[in-house]
Amino acid sequence: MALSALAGALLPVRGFRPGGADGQGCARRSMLAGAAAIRPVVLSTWSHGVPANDAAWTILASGGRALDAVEAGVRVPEGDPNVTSVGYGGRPDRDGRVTLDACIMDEHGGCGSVASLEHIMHPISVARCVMEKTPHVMLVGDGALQFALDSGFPKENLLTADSEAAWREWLKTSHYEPTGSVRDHDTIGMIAIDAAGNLSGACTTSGMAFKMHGRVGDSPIIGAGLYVDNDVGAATSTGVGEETIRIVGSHLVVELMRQGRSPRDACREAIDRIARKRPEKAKTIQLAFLALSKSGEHGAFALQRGFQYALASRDAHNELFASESLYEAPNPL
Ligand code: SD4
Repeated sequence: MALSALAGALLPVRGFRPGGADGQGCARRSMLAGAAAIRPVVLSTWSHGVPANDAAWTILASGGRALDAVEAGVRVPEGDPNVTSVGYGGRPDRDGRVTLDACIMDEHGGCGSVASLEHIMHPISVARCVMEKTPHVMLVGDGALQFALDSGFPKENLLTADSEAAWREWLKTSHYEPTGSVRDHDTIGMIAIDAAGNLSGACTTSGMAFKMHGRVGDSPIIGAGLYVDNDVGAATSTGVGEETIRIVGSHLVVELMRQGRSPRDACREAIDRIARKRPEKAKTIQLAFLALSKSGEHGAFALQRGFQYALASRDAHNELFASESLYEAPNPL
């Protein structure tokens, strides 16, 4: 069952009498109880979101902070060599270098980000250090690496034999046409609300396979690949990042929720905007948004069929959901 429906089902609480003597005040209390009952919630992109949610859930279920949960959650695909678009095992750029992008946001509006970071398996934890230990928001390239090494992160080779073989194969044609399809998606965006009602989010990727050296996508850009406003909700994005950056997509989704849209409708409006601005391009690429409101309601929308996200809550037990999409192409991207 979709959590939005679940939230509605949980609204009546024991002892609540609609229209009772305490009238509106009583109704307000029942809604708060409903929201509290569905917390905590964690959502993440694609099927590798399931094991990532498991790690996050361990923290959330024991009353932990959403920020700790999202960091622990996305570290799972970062360290998994079989996930070929995040962290260790991520596909390299066209020069054979694995360059990673990541960002994190907490419930206080704090944010940290790294872009084009090499040799560090867990860029999300470096992003958190940027947030908590520097006066800056974003570090890139050599500066980000130097900061990571100075902070005690080990220098590692992230190019697996499998990724190197894929790169050598790609070199034979050197044809680059990113679609955000099953071959080059896998970015993980994770958003969560903890038992105390606080929101946080994390997003981490090796970006588009065989990109130009120095290319940065939406994932480490605050407001594009991720945005969290603890008064309103959180959103994250996956797919061809250039298109998300153009509309500052995750920030747009959160602002639309602030204006009263449901998470699903806010995600749909962001997708519609991309399709309206560049209709021909939009038909050929995958892009999706995933959102969570302060009340624990969630929603998603994608350009193409095929986007899935994982949801864990006390009632939803870490299930995969298929997103709605604008286009229903027979071969999902
Ligand atoms: C990027 N948005 O670097 C990322 C890639 C991605 O699914 O999400 N792929 O543009």
